[in-house]
Amino acid sequence: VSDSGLGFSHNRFIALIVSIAFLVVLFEGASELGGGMIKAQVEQTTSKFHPEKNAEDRLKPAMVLATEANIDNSVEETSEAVAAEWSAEGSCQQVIEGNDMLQFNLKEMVVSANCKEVTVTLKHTGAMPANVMGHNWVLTNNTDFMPVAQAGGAAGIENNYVPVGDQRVLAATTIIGGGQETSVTFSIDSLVVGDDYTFFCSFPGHYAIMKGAFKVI
Ligand SMILES: [Cu+2]
Repeated sequence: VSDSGLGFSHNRFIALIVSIAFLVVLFEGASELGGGMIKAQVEQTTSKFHPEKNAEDRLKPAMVLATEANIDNSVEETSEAVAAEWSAEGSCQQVIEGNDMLQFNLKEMVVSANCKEVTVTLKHTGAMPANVMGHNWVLTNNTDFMPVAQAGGAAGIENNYVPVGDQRVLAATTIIGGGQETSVTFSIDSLVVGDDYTFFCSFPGHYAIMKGAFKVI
């Protein structure tokens, strides 16, 4: 056993070096583990704010709210405009528009019980052809609306998507495409004041959105 000159034995010196090396390795391992944990936590915390990650999910609620607000506004404005212009005599002539976005411009049509006949004119303000984005205007009572809409879809475009000879159909126009116009004139003698009627487009799938209330007052 030789003296190192520092007061340590050779074996003690080796043991000290090994201990230091062990501590260094242990420390590095620990800091890597700790660093990794911190890194993971930072990623977890910040990933939801990453501009691209989950961007759609984060924007969705705001967009839905905005869309609903827009629809509500447009309907409200339309209803107000219609209410302002409404007159018993004028209500016998109704004009409604359909577009390429599966929309009617009215959610409600109100006619006077004094109308001998009512004429509904449908204008397609879009540009798409009738076989792709065709629209018509069909009137039934509320309970017949769904079954007639479905029967209409099955009747085919050759029947304007209206079930042939179906007594539940109170009035119906032909199917038209973008830029076209059609109308139907019918008696409202069989309609009851205060009852609820539904107007809709019977082109397959459109009735879910393209519908509204028809009222006799
Ligand atoms: Cu339609």
